[in-house]
Amino acid sequence: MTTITLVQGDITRQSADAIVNAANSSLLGGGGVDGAIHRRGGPAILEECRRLRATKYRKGLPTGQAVATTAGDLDARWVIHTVGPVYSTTEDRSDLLASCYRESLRVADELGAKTVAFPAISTGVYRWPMDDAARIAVETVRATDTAVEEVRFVLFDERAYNAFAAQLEDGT
Ligand code: AR6
Repeated sequence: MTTITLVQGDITRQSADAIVNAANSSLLGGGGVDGAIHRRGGPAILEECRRLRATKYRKGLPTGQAVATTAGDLDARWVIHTVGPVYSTTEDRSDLLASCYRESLRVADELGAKTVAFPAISTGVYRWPMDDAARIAVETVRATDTAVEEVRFVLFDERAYNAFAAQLEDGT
């Protein structure tokens, strides 16, 4: 059984086996959560991302996929980088967003991670509406067969926290 928990705060302050990063395909950093993770995690994360770009992901990490690196100075063993879709009003990209959660949990299982902290993927720079992103995140985690014991959504502000809380109340 996977327990879903909610926390409002900064994901880089969390203690977990794995912390998920809402990255971009380049894996070389950016703003938002990505910038915060690299800043607090230190250069070891970027070094490993560069190695991944030079080997397995020469064209970048495709949207909806996930890959792990060291967590550097963060209070975690791994960072799992995943690339959310940019929100579109003309194309339904929900399955790509769901894939980020599924693939991150698959990587977590491969690593043996039991506690995994997720941000609200795609809801910042990539503009996904929060309520819909929360629904996809919670539904996907609930539907995924995983050995992860705790999935912790770490929401940056109260609006995001409330959106996820509403989804959790819905299905329980
Ligand atoms: N802890 C938890 N949540 C955070 C934090 C934090 N420290 N900082 C921001 N958020 P975003 P995306 C929230 O933009 O939409 C980057 O430049 C934020 O309020 O980080 O998937 C990447 O390199 C929002 O709700 O990720 C990509 O280019 C959520 O995290 C692009 O942004 C996600 O916002 C990815 O865009």
